[in-house]
This record gives sequence, structure tokens and C-alpha cells, in this order.
Amino acid sequence: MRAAYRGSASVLLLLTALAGCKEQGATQPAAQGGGASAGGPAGAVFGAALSLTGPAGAYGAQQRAGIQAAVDEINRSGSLPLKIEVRIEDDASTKEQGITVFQKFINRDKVSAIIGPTLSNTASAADPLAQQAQVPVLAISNTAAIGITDIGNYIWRDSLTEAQVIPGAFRKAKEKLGFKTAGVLYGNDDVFTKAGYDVMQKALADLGVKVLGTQTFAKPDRDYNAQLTALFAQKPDVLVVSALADNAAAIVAQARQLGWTGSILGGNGFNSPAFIKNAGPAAEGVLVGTSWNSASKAPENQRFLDAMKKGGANPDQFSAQAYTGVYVLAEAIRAAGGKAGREDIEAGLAKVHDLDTPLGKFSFTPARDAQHEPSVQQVKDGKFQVVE
Ligand code: 1QQ
Repeated sequence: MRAAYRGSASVLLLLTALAGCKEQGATQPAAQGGGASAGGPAGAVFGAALSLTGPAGAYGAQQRAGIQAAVDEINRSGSLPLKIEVRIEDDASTKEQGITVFQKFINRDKVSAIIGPTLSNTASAADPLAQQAQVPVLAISNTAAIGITDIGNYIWRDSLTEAQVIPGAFRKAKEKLGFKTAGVLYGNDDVFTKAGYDVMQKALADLGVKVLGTQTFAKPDRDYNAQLTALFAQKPDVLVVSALADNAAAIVAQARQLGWTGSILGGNGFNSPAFIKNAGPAAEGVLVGTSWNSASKAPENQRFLDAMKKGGANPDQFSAQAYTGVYVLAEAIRAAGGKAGREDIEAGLAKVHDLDTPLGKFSFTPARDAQHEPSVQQVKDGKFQVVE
């Protein structure tokens, strides 16, 4: 981080187990003793719309832990002239609840900016409300290339898109595994899984990989045997899957049950410890592009890893992006001269450049998308390991 944030590592000793806040859907002050609540010091109030329940629940819990760790560090460091408060609400992984939460943040809580929502699917419905109300949104996990930041100038993200991650990851996978043909399975009822499929299809074509078959599923599906059997009958070299973590785990487990011994390539939905936990040994060898290099020795990443451990949370890409998001907003406040109104944050975000974060040196592109180095990881011995 910049100098203003240095030296706060020692305060991690004081980190309390804020990750233990359990009341889903309730307003949860993310930092003890800080924030802009009545009687407290003047502060910046942000809303975070996270999927704490529903098909994306595994991501939301991790995001909450990352946000809380960053808020606590920043407030204790005294690096800003005000305290940050993040109010966390459950978007339930749906468009409808996402809209409800955004309305509450915009009209009732009058937040300075909104973090989230977890899914691109939800963002496609909720972000236009914030754009209309001129409330800055910082997405921390939306990876659909199209239909997020192009909603308007108040929408930003610190999450790399699938288009920024998948082509490089598949190239590395091809060099390592040497495949020539693929079978593809993707969710066709979700903005992210569909967008991921589009990127995968193009990346495979660009690499000269022939797609022998393509199958689809929907989020509520639990049995993928028909689709997998049809794909395997074509005898592809690799299986390529665009799915959220829940579906991904079941797909990979069922593929192995059907006797599939070939490699499996995933998209961003796989980047969760919940995928590995739920897929069990079937997850071994799965390869996926990611925006977070878990093995980075950079001090910002080491501090993030320590903070997560002390908070009793398992660090992953989603918590790293969430933690980074709070630091990006703090940097926007600093760049706006310590002010935290909606227009201050909007102007400050435009000035964030080369910020040292757990994701690497972070900047925004002119289109308000994230810009930093991606990585590739593979499941080995029940854990994601960075592929060099
Ligand atoms: C999106 C995603 C999901 C996999 C993560 C939350 O990338 O919806 O854009």
C-alpha cells in the first residue's frame, strides 16, 4: 500500500473475530468503534451487497471476511481523516434482492458508494439504479466482460473480467497439457456463466482447439449425467466448464464418477475453496485462471493473508478482491482530499493508479475495469497452487 497505509500490520494483532457476525440480511457495522453511526466520528458509509445466501453464498461469506479485515485495518491505522463503515446486506444471489438492497443503500442509508453485488447477474439488474442515482459502485467479483462497467460512468470494478484472464490461462494449460479437442459445458441461465462461455469458446478457437460438443445446464440442476455422457461420447481431450462453485463441484464430481480421467478447465466460478471442499478428491488437477496470486510474497499480500488467518477465515481470490476493494475506496477518499461524499468518491476513484494491493499493482482502465496481472492455479493436494 502507499505510505499512508504502512505500519498497520501490527494492528492486526488487535483484529477481532468480526467474521463471526452471523445475522444475514441485517445491517452489520463492519468495524467496531468506527464508522459514521450516531454519536461516532464523522465517517464514510459504504453499502456492500453480498451473496450470503443462495447459489453464490460461498463467495459472499469470503467477501464479507475480506471487507471486514480491510475496514478494521484502515480504521485502526488512522491513515484517513475519517472512519470507514461498511454496511453489509445479503443480495441472496438474486436480481430481485439485489435491487431491494441497492434501493435501501441509495435512498435510506444514503451511502457514499456501493460495493458489490457478488454476481454479474445481479449487477446487470441493480447497477442501473446506482448509475441513475449517481452513486459510485465498486464491483469486487463481477467478471462478465460486457454489461457491467458499460452500464455507466459510476460503475467501477476491481475484478478482472473472464476476457482478461481466460485466454492466458487456457494458453498456459495447452502448453502444459497439450490438448487439441474440448467438450464444453456451461450454465445458460446466468450472465457470468454465459459470458464466461463466450470467452472460453473464443479462447479455444484462437488456440486452434476444436470443440467437439457443447452442453448446457441451469443453476437449480443437480444431475449433469446426460450432458456429460453426451460430451464424453465425443472423446474430447479436455472438459471445459463455465459454472458457479456449487454447480462446478457437482459437475466435476459427476464427471469423475462417469470415469472421466482427462483434464478439466474451469472459469472464475471455480476460484473458491468451497469448490474444492464440495468436489473432494475429484477436484484434483482442475486448472483455472485467477486474478489473485496466492503465492505472492508482496507485503500487501502477506498482510492480507495474516489478517484472514487471524480472523479465522480461509483466504481466497474473493476475499482478496473484497479486501482490495476497501483499500481502493480508501485511496479514493485520500485522493479526494479526505472527503467521502458520492462525488468525492467518484472523482477519487478516477485518480487511483498503481496502488499496491494483494492483487498486485492496481489501476483502472479508461473503461473503469481492473488492470493488474492475472495468474493460473491448479488444485493439488486439496488446495489451489499457483502454476508458474
Ligand atoms: C460473476 C462471477 C462469479 C463467479 C463470482 C461471484 O465472476 O458473477 O461475474
